[in-house]
Amino acid sequence: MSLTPRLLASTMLSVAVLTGPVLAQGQPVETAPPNAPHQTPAFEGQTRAPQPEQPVETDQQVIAEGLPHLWAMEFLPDGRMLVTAKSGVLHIVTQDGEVSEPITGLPEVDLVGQGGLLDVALANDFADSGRIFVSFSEPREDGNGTSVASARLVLAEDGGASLEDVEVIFRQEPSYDGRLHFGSRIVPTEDGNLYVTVGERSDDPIRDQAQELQSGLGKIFRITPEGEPVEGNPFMDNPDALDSIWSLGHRNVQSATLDDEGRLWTVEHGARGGDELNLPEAGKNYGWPEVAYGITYGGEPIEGGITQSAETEQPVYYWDPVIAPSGMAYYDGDAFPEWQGDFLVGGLVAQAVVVLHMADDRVAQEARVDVGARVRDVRVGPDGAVYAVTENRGAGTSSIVKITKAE
Ligand SMILES: [Ca+2]
Repeated sequence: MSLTPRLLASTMLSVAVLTGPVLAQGQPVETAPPNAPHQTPAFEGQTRAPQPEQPVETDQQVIAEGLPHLWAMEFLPDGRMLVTAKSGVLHIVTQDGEVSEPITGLPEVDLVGQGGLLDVALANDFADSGRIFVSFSEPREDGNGTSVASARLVLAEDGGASLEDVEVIFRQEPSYDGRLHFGSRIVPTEDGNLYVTVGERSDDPIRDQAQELQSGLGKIFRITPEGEPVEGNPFMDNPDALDSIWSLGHRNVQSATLDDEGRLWTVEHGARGGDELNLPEAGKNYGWPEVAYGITYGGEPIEGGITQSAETEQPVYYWDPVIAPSGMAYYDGDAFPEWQGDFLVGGLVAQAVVVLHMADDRVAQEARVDVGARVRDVRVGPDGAVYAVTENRGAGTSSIVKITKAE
C-alpha cells in the first residue's frame, strides 16, 4: 500500500480532528458555568442553543505556519490569500504555504495593544480596479484611532505585489490615547459601499460615547468607497449626528459579514459573559454600555447591570462565558452542505470555529470545530473549504489551517 501525496502532506502537516458528539446530543456545546448566572435571556434560544444531532466531522491541515502575527485574510480571485500582518504590511500566501515578500506602502500603524494593521477587503470591482481597503490603528497627534485606507494592489510576476494610490479615506473620531478596542471590519456591500465597524476604546468613561451620535466611538458606519456618508444613512437629517453612522451602542466589533440577502450581521466582544450576535439595522441602538449581558472584568455589574430595555435592541444571541469573536463568514460553499446558510465565527478564547445554524434569524443550533489555537479570522475558500487564521501571541506568529469535511 502506498501513500498518496495528499496523505503524505496530511501526515506531515496536519492532525485529523473529529469534532464529533463528545457531549450529549441536543445539549449546548458550552458546559462552563456563566459569569452572570442571575441574568436571564430575553427570549428562548438567545444563548446556549443546542448542538446539532450530528455535528460535522472535519479534517484539518496546516497549510502555512510560522507566518508573522496576522489579523485578517481575504481570498484573491486566483485562490491565493491576501493577509494582513499586524505590524503594518500585507503578504500573499499560496495554497502551498509560500509567503510573498512584505507588501509595503501602507500608512504607518500604531502597533500598540490591540492596534496594528487590522482588516482587509477587496472592492467588488477588484478584478478590474485592483482596489483593496484596509483598516488600521492610526497614530495621531492626540492619540490614535481606527482609520480605513484604500489602495491599488498591483500583482507582480514573482508572486508578490506592490501598492499604489494609497489614500486614507475614513477616520474614526475622536482620537484617544489608548491600546484597546479598535474593532474593526470592513464589509463591502453589493452596491459597492462599505460597512466599517469599530470599537468604543474600552475605558470608562470614554466608552460612554458609544451612545453619542456626535462621536465615532462604538459605532457601525456606512460609507462610500471614497469615505463619504452613503445617501440614505439614518442620521443624515440630524444636524447633531455624524452622517456616516449606521448603528450605535456597540462595544468592540471584530466580526462582520453579509448574508445571502445582503444584510449585515456582526459579532462583538462583550465584557465577561456578553459577546453578542447582532443584525444591525439602520439607526438602531444596540445598548452598550448601558444595556448589556455579562459583568465587568472586575466582577461588578456593568453600569446598572441592566440586560433589557425598551430603548435598545436585544442581541440575536449571546455567549456567557465568551468565545472572544474574531472574523466571521457566511457559508455558501458546496463542501459542507450541512453548513449552508450558517455563520462561521472565529473564537480567540474558544480556540474554535463557532458554527451558528440559523432559522428565522435566530440561532437554532451552535456547534464548534475545535482548532486548538486562537482563531483570528475565518474565510470560505473558492473550493468551499473553510480557512482559519490562527495566532500564537506569545511567539507572535500565525498559521493558516484548512478545514475540510472528514472523509
Ligand atoms: Ca448589545
